[in-house]
Amino acid sequence: VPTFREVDSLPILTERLEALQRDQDLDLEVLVMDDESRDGTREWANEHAPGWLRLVERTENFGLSPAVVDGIALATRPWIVVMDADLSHPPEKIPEMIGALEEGAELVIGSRHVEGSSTDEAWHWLRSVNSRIATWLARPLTTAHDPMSGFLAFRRAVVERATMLDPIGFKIGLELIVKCHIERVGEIPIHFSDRQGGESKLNLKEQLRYLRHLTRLYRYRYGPGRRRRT
Ligand SMILES: Nc1nc2c(ncn2[C@@H]2O[C@H](COP(=O)(O)OP(=O)(O)OP(=O)(O)O)[C@@H](O)[C@H]2O)c(=O)[nH]1
Ligand SMILES: [Mg+2]
Repeated sequence: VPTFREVDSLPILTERLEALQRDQDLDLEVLVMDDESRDGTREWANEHAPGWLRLVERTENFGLSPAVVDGIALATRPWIVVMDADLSHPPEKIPEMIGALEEGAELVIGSRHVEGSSTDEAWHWLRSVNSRIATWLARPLTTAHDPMSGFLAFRRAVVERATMLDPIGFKIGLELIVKCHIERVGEIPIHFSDRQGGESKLNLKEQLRYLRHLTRLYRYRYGPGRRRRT
């Protein structure tokens, strides 16, 4: 779980993950990958974090995707789930996502754009258009309906196929799909809630970074000397 100033959401996310583990008889290891939030996250973790949740305080190479890459390296379990902390992603969907992995998907997306998905009413039209355009620009890289989603499940072994993961910006899923040569992408519909507390970190600068990331991935897949698996 990458975090930057999510102290409002972490207690609720933790409660929901606790309930999930109890109800589904699951045993999770949760790594909160935090980038010097200085909003009380450290104090909350020291006082309230359960044994299965570990706060990792990052001090360099800040950013959502690098935090996720570091988290993948630290995770010790064979199945890995990446999700936002702000309660946009329902943790209750994790068992279904793991089920799709068991059925053969290499990577499973908690998707906002397949049948059965929904978003909160408040989604501004500009945000919808923005999300659609971003997805359309990624079409040459993947046929997934929601490769922009930050809610992902995959096997560790799949990630080990990549020679190097060096994503910039928010789109870690796209990076994994391209660099890990993923062909079987599963998508599980989710209800995407608006963030419940804290502030958004998605701004114009972040969106321009996405274009740079896309260019790099296009080059990786289609450029001269490409390393695409045959
Ligand atoms: N470690 C780390 N996490 C980050 C960083 N920026 C964002 N995050 C986390 O990544 C997740 C997604 O960020 P959000 O700000 O929710 O981005 P978004 O969902 O596209 O935008 P909103 O819908 O407006 O919330 C959240 O858990 C953030 O706390 C960062 O620089 N470092
Ligand atoms: Mg969010």
